[in-house]
Amino acid sequence: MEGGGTGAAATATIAGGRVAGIRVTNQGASYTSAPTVAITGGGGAGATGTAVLGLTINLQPKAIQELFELDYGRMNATLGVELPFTNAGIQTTIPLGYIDPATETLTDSVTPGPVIAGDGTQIWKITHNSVDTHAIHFHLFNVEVINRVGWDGAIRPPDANELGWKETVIMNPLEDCIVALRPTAPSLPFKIGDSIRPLDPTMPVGAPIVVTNPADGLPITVTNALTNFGWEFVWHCHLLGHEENDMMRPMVFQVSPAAPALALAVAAPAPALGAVGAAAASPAATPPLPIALSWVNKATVPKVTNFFIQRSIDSAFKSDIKSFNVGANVTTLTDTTALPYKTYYYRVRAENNISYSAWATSNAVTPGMTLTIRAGARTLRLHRFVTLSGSLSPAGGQTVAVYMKAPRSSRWVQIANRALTSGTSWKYSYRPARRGTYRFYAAYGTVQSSVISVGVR
Ligand SMILES: [Cu+2]
Repeated sequence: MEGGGTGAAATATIAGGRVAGIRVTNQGASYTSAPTVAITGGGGAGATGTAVLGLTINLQPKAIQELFELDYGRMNATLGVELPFTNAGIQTTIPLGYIDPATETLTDSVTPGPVIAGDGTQIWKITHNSVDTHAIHFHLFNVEVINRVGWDGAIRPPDANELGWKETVIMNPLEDCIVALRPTAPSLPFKIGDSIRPLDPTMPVGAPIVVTNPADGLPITVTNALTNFGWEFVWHCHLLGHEENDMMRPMVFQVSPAAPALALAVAAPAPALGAVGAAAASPAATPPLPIALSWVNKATVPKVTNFFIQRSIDSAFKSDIKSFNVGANVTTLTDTTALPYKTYYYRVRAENNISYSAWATSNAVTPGMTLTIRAGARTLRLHRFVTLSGSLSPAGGQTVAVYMKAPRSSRWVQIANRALTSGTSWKYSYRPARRGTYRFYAAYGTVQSSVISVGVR
């Protein structure tokens, strides 16, 4: 039951006392993984082998054609695509220029070893409908010529000088040239983002432009939208007059992980009240106001290796930028360094070792609470009451906690919980029992007032 299928068989050939080759005599059926190869008989020992599963990859129909441009009637060669299923009433070839929607999308072949399904391998059948031979050049990756098929049905193997990987391939008239490719991103000491640009860079973003619909070859009016071309490479004819006259098409190499979906950043003070009399923490120098971010990882392939987050005080992220980096499995961030009543923007992107996604940007968020404390008098005589008051804003029925540090004491103690009166303010009276300097502050969750001192004589 190895590999899930049945029926596969092979015979071995021997040369010089060694197994020199394995010839598959029956391919079997229904294998879902490579079965174990057992080499038996023959009087020898130690020979081993591995099986490779057969794979079906659909040809991607591309096209070369020579037509006549509409300005001066000059002959104009371009690239394009072929419709795979046509009849006598439908044109087969769809010529495409550089601004027409991209039809070549490639993924990074990160899977080592033999070709398997979904590893980025593509086979292109480039149908040449015209009369001139073109030197078709591929950026980013080399291709392997599998064969050529003439329109008379004759199959021609690659020439002796074009075996192996080539960056430029001869494409002859009235011939299909079939090439295999498997692009792999280089490893880099830095990260490169995607090419995000308007479809037609000579026109304003948002303007209506007329392009050719790659699905049916008909003109279609679309918005000149900012479009993600991944790592944008090209394939083109290397004859200068041809490539300069639009015989070139973009190739979208998808290296960056998909952008995450960022949830709205929310100010989140925790309104927990301690017990009166309990020891308390010292007040922080800058009262923190946590802002909670969360996002959803949308990337599958390529995978995420880390998320990069930025905070700024302007929506263009030009000033006062603070950056955060978290791991691939982390989808939340609590920023405890935001100041009250300042407006912030956050953005997050998914990264891998060599690239990164577009930003997902939050709405503006303003961490919105301040707490104040005042004393009726900063100095007073022993056994008189210290009158404390303050306000919380914005307020709505909350209760604040009041803390005190007595003279010559090193610890803070919670002395009261005071509900807001008249909506926003609170009051509390305390009667010192000895001389010296008393210190007070108030807190609502993580929102803290400053510290005030009162001297008792
Ligand atoms: Cu050419």
